[in-house]
Amino acid sequence: MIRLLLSLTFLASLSVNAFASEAPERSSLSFDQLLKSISSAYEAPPAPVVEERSSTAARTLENDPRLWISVAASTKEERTRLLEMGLSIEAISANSVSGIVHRDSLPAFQTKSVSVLASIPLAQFASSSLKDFPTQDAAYHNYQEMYGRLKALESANPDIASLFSIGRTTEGREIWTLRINSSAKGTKPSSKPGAVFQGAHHAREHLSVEVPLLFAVWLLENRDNAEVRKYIDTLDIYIQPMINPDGAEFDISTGKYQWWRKTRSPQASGNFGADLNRNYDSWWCQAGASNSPWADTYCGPSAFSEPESRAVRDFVKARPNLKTMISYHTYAELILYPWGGKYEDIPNQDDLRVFRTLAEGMARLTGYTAQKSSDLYAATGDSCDWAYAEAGIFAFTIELSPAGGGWGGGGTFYPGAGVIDKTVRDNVQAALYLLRNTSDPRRAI
Ligand code: 0X9
Ligand code: ZN
Repeated sequence: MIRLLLSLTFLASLSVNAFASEAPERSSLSFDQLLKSISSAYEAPPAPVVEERSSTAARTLENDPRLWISVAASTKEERTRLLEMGLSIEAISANSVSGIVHRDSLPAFQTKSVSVLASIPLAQFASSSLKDFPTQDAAYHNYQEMYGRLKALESANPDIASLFSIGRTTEGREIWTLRINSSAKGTKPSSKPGAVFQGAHHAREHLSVEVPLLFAVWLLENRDNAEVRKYIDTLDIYIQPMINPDGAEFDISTGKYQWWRKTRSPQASGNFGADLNRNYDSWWCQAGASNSPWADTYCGPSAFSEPESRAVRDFVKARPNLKTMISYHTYAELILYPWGGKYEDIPNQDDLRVFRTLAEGMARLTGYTAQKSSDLYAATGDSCDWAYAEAGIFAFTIELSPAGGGWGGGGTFYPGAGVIDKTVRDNVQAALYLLRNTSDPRRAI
């Protein structure tokens, strides 16, 4: 405990720059050493990386107005309707779904005769289902640690790696992008086929940061391997581990998880944030999105209202060479392909075959299940639907570990650092498979 207090005081006194300059020591670990350090940190938890700020000390889940509920639903149409009523669906079983809803959304459930099977305050559910508290999760990268690692990768590989920001968030954080390309640096255009790997559209999905970030570590560490060398020489690879850093930092800002999903932009009636994966201009705010600013699935006041989704939009539109993309999320162990916003298949049958083939290829390597996004539920404003419709990019949502299902269902956003090693290793293989198909995705069929 004394060690904990000392660490907190010490960390609170660090400036951003001091932190960044401390980062390279840990950042110089190899991929294997890094995963080993993460696993041992899991067994012997180090002090949490949190700031002690009096303004955040009072903010606890205890007075959070949201509930964890389970409701009857057995079809994708019923699940879509529930998203529209503001429920963020986290676990699905044959006849019910469970997830998070704001208490102000509940009257609509009565009006629409939705059968609520069980409900408890989010704080109570969180304390009963957390496998880990932030103390044990220090192995996960927070925003500064992610930046430190990306910076170290750039410094160690100046000939092929460059770091730049695609824009700033509402709270002014840079959305960092590591580019791996043997000939073009920073924002210089390239005609090589491009691949993009994104994490943390959703704040509380911290494992989705680790996968693209550690994939970058792996790629650069294996830069002399013949296959990797070929991708570095012939492709334009972008890694954006934290699209929503405001939300991700908010989620860990008190030392206890906030179960935060959205961005942190001020909204009507004292609410904060929009659901970034409902904010893209793909049938914006229709199926599977809520227009209540307090809801977890709030689509925002307009398409691209959020600086984070605008940054991704502008990044994609400026790069017609992009061919493939993965947006990592948690959790459910799924490889999802468009459409997400409509139940129909995408109209281009060749593209559909490409999507299915690539999704199944990645499913084989991870043990996850490949399916059309909207077979889970329809959700409009989805980043991958937008990237495919706007730019023809073969864009996949990967829901990482753990598997979901049922009330609680064994799934959680906070599975602890113990899952990082296997999840990263499996997904390195799937990401490599996507790179293998990036030069000409249509050749996959
Ligand atoms: O609902 C989402 O945005 C994603 N699931 S999550 O639990 N990470 O929030 C799924 C996106 C898949 N897309 C659609 N079904 N449209
Ligand atoms: Zn998500």
